[in-house]
Amino acid sequence: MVISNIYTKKYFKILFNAFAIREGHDNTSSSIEQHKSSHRDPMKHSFGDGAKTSETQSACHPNTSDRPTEMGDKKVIFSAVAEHGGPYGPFNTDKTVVFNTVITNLGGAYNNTTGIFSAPVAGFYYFTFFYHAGGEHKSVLLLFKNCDLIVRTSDHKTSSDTADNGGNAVFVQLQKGDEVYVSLAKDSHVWADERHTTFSGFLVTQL
Ligand SMILES: [Ca+2]
Repeated sequence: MVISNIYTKKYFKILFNAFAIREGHDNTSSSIEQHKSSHRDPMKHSFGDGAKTSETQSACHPNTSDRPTEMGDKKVIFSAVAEHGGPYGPFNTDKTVVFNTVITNLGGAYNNTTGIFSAPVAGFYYFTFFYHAGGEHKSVLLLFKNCDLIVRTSDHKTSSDTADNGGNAVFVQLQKGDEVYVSLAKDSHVWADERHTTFSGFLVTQL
């Protein structure tokens, strides 16, 4: 029994050593493979195998995890038409155009009873306005941000040019609560019927 125990211990010791050597060899191979892997073509390393490191992520894909939860999630889109049964103006003073028929108003930032868009969040927005008008009066539309003129469109009174179509568009930075609207200049007119004269906008990106 004693002899048998000695041989048994030796046998297991040999097995243990063999196993340790094998594991060491495997670990070494694994390390080499990992080393090779980390020194592949840099383009492949960054983009080819999907192995994003913290370095590549910060350089190519800024970490946005610390943004406020709502950042980038807000959606604001609107389009509305001025439908007032025909001529709109001229008036003896500037007048905010009420685009009363809403086509789209995602986010509810456009008020179709006042014609005023109120920015629900700070960001860059894009606005367009288009009109149709006859030539018997001038047509001057002004896009305002609060009390500041941003862009405009103009056409002059003429008897030779009986129908006009015009418009303008702009990217503009707004703070939360800023108001944007289209004003019809004094003594101007547009045609407010049959889906001609529109005001649209959307949030491009939050800040
Ligand atoms: Ca004209």
